[in-house]
Amino acid sequence: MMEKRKSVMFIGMIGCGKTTLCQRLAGQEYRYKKTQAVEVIDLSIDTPGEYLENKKYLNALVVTAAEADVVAFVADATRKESCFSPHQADMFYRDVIGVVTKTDIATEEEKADAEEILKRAGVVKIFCSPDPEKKLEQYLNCQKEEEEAAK
Ligand SMILES: Nc1nc2c(ncn2[C@@H]2O[C@H](COP(=O)(O)OP(=O)(O)OP(=O)(O)O)[C@@H](O)[C@H]2O)c(=O)[nH]1
Ligand SMILES: [Mg+2]
Repeated sequence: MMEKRKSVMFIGMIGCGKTTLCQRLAGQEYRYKKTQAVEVIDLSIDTPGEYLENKKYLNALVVTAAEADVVAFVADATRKESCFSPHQADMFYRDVIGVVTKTDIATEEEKADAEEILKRAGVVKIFCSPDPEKKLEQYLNCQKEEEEAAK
């Protein structure tokens, strides 16, 4: 069966909102659960924040990214610190998009700072979460349709 959208792997610091994004995309009810290992949730790959924060796991992230169509760097707008290095997107042989989370509780300035960090890391496009219009979902759907049409 043809999958309905592209698969996406989320990468970001501890508590930035990766699991919440996976649950939203899967249409699941929100349930807090600390991510302990790489987990597949519907068409998303959820990773523990430790994998980005602890450089010795970076390779594992790159290898796991091969399983997904798209990689998403997730940045929590309410946090000043970032673990994304400039041009980090180049490590992943995938399209890398950015998602700014907690935009419901962040200031405009904080949102702009998070976007700047993601841009410097080399993402091709940025989405905000929570997003009432669900733009990220639409993007993943459209990419899949375009790919099918090109076949
Ligand atoms: N206000 C607000 N809170 C959010 C948002 N996204 C996530 N959170 C909260 O942030 C906390 C951490 O969210 P998770 O989705 O578990 O974070 P994670 O990135 O999966 O964290 P690890 O599994 O530890 O790497 C939870 O209490 C969420 O409710 C958001 O968009 N807005
Ligand atoms: Mg998690």
